[in-house]
Amino acid sequence: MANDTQFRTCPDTGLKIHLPAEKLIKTNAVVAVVFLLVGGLFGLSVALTRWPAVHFLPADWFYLALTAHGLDVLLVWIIFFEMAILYFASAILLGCRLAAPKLAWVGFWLMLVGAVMTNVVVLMGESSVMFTSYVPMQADPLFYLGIILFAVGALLCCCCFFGTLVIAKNEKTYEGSVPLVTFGAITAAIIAVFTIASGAIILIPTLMWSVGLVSYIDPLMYKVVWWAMGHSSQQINVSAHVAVWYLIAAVIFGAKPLSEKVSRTAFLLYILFLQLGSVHHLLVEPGLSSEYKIFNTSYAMYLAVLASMIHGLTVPGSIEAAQREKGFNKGLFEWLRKAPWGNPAFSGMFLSLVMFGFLGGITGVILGTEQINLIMHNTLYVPGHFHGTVVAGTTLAFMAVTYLLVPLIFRKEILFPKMAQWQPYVFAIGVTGLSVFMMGAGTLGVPRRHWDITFTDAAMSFDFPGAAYLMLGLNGVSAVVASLGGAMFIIVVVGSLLFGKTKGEAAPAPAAEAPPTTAAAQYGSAAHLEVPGTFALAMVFLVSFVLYYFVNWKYLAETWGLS
Ligand code: HEM
Ligand SMILES: [Cu+2]
Repeated sequence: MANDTQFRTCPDTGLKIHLPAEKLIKTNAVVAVVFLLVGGLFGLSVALTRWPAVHFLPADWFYLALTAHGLDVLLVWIIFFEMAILYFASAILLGCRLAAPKLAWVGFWLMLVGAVMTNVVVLMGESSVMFTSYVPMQADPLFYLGIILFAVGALLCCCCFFGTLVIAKNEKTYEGSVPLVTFGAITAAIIAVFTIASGAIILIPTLMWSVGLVSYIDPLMYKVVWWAMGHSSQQINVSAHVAVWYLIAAVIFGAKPLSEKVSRTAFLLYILFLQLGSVHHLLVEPGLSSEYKIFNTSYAMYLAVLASMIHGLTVPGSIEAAQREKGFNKGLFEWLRKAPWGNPAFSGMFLSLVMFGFLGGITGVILGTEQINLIMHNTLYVPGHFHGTVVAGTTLAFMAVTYLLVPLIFRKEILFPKMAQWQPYVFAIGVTGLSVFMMGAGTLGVPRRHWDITFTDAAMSFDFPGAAYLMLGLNGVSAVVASLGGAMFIIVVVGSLLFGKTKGEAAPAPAAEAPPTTAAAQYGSAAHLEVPGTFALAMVFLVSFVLYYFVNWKYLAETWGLS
């Protein structure tokens, strides 16, 4: 049985908090934010290099910075933060002790050593193989070893998460089924195990190849297996940030999902269909049949997209239902107008939801369609798309939930509330620009991962349309704005942790009703089910989706003149 001195009861939320779990959450979240800072600076330097008028870095540094950027933000920042979410969604939401905290610390240190090792070898040069590290490009063995250590560490953390679920069930720390947020975290952790296994299958032989023990790795086979990891890891991110959306809606509004069953089924669709969708990364590879590609991307992938659309509908739906119950019933949108737009946890979450759908989601379907993928493959459109998913979607959602974690877990008051209030908007504007202008440049044919599209010194010249240069300039400006938003986040968070006023442990005067937070820790659907406002928003989304989809078929049709 757990020792009761290892727990405290949160005076604001009534949640029972296991202290060793709390410490792990804090440490993982802080390390995550540090890597966001490092990775963000690399991102800024890359964007400034792609701005032709600035052309900030020399060629070798550009590819080095691009490699470090992809690793630090997509892998290190996001996964450290996800470990914090897993501990929160298990130990804290279930009011349970964390299984094997020592193992969780071993996991943490493996991840940290791996992340630092990979960063150091990348900075030493000779390992600028990009985040995807496609063979036959070869990095230093420590590059692969660092990633493998990081992954093993993450796997240990997932084990602690699953162990905690078992303890909670055995010790009956919760009633009925696990809450939806925990269910979302379980989805993320299951996909994580699949992801890490795929990573091991491809990276261990690649490590042996870089040491000289294996003589040859087939580039196509490498890509197929690498993307089983690369794409699935994005599904971890989506499951985790969707769980965060539900969490924030529950904490701020006391919102309950419109239907627990439907939301859970949508999470299940992620587990069943995400990996199949991985083939959208291989649409132009020779050697794979069209049947295989089309089945994966045009059938299986859409079931994963369906899941995201269900969440995109039920999260605002659950907020609308909660708001209408409180009496915000005027017209279609009073519930939304009267939402706490000055609370960065809410604004960040809602912006994340809208931008993930419009910027990341629609464009993902475009790229995942075999035929229209051809006009965008390997152009800047691709990074434009995924900055809509992993930055506007995941990163912004994680920033938003941090505004809840700082008072709840770190027991600190937010230090610069005005800056915090503006932060999600500044970051969102910058990221929207990044995403839209990279996609604009990509539509005009500008390649991704390219140091100099003016081809100075090249034997044969090629001229991109003038608008492409404009797009890259605007992209650079947007990168500065996004970096400003990122810096504001880091100043607020680090400032609050170091200098913020510590919140009192005394319980506030007993409230008349249970704090809304408890909705996050319970199973159950909303009572109010009419959500016309959300339905109207969904229609706007659908119309945009259909129009944009057909516009791209039109572009495709224009590539071959019929005469
Ligand atoms: C201030 C914020 C950011 C800026 C200015 C930025 C900018 C950029 C730019 C300009 C590229 C290069 C595109 C190319 O030339 O091919 C890029 C690539 C990339 N970015 Fe970001 N980014 C930011 C944040 C993030 C975040 C938070 C993530 C992940 C969560 C992310 C993930 C990636 C990845 C995975 C790549 C591709 C690397 C590769 O091609 O190997 N970025 N970013
Ligand atoms: Cu993918």
